[in-house]
This record gives sequence, structure tokens and C-alpha cells, in this order.
Amino acid sequence: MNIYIFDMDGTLTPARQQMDPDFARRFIIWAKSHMAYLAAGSNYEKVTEQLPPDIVASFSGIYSSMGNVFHQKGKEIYRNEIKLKKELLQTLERFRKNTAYDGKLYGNYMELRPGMLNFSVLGRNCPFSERNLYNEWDNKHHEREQIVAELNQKFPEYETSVGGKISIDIVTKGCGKEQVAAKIRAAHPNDKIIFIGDRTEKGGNDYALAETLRAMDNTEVIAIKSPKDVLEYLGI
Ligand code: M1P
Repeated sequence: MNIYIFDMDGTLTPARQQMDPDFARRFIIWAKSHMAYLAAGSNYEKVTEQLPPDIVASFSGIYSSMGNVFHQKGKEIYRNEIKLKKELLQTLERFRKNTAYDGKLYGNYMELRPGMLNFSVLGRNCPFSERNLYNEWDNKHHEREQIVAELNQKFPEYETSVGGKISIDIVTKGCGKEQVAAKIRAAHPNDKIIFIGDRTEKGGNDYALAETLRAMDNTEVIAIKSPKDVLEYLGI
């Protein structure tokens, strides 16, 4: 049997948006005859906000907050915590203060989740239109890539990666999405594991899980760019 792992934002749904009803209709039919897990960067509350209840219930398990929280049948099974160094927080404040982005900045620029910190120079309280503006600007100026490179060099005890459209994710080294690989392999020692994500490239928040799986036997990583690619890959 194949065991599927799906990323959420950018893979099953557009980043930070609800699952498209047509996608949900097709996916739920597929899910009835396949075994799948979710490995999201977002927290569990956002998973249940973005996915319809029948889709949430169709997963054999849901890893959220970069694998630091695990739910099965709606019940929390475990959660990890993170210790944040003062110097790291000061460095993030400096990035926010010195950004070259000249649009308006919003609140909630450091969002603490179980086992991780999500940082966005723009601020997570921004309206959706501003997300796109910042993302277009960032695609040209590569601010997030530069922040990720600097943090990974300066703070090797953490693992920093580009999140969805506006943010970066910070976890304790070894406590990112890659922890999901060993857990699912332990639960399914003889099955093929297939991971589908939109950020499997170096620096992306699916990369560590993709690399860990690639180093294991009987696995496959499918890099997609949007939910449309997922439908195409699954043939639904
Ligand atoms: O799952 C991908 C990312 O989705 C959101 O990213 P952004 O707000 O940048 O679009 C965040 O929840 C992020 O943590 C997560 O990795």
C-alpha cells in the first residue's frame, strides 16, 4: 500500500485560504480508498479552518506546526515546545525595523506556535491584498531568502525556512517537518511513503522532510506548484 503525506498551504489549499469546494469534492472521493497524513506548517486551528471537517477526518493523522503537534481522530496526541534565545528575537526585531519593503507593516509579526516561531516582516494581521503585494516584492528582492540564510548561519541550533507567501518558519534543529518521516516510517515499516509538497526546494519549509524521505528506502517526493498540480498527480 502507498502512504501519502500532504503539505497543506500551497498544496491542498492556496496559502492561508480555504480548500476549493471542487478540490474538496474530488479529494474526499480519493481519500476513501487511500491512506494519507497531513504535514502542515500552520497550527491545528488553521488546519481545521482551511479544510472541511470530512477532509480533516479522512486523514490517518494530522501533523501541524511543522510536525510539532500531532492529532488523531480529533485528539491531540503530542506537542513539542521551543526555547527562543533573546539574541534570536533581537535579530528578528532588527529585520522588521530595517526592512527595505516600503509598504505598510502590520501586527502579529512573531507568531509563537507549539515547537516553532513564525516570523513575518509584513505582519500576519495584514489584509489578503497586502500578502500578495509583499509576496511580489519579495520575489524580486528575496528578503525572506536572505533572512533565512543569515539566521541559519548565525543560529545553527535552529532551522529556519521560507514559509508560504509572507513568512518564515523557525524550529529547533531536528524539530521541523522532517520528524514526521521517522514517525510515519515506524507506523508503516513496509509501505511506500509518498510526500507531496510545494516547498520541497532548498530553503523551503518542505525541504527537510523531502530530504529525509529521499534518504530512506521506498519513498517518493512529488514537488508541485499548486493544488491544481495535486489533482493532476492523483488523476482525480
Ligand atoms: O504551510 C506553509 C506556510 O503557510 C503560512 O505561510 P504564509 O503566511 O507565509 O503564507 C504559515 O502558516 C507558515 O507557517 C507555513 O509554513
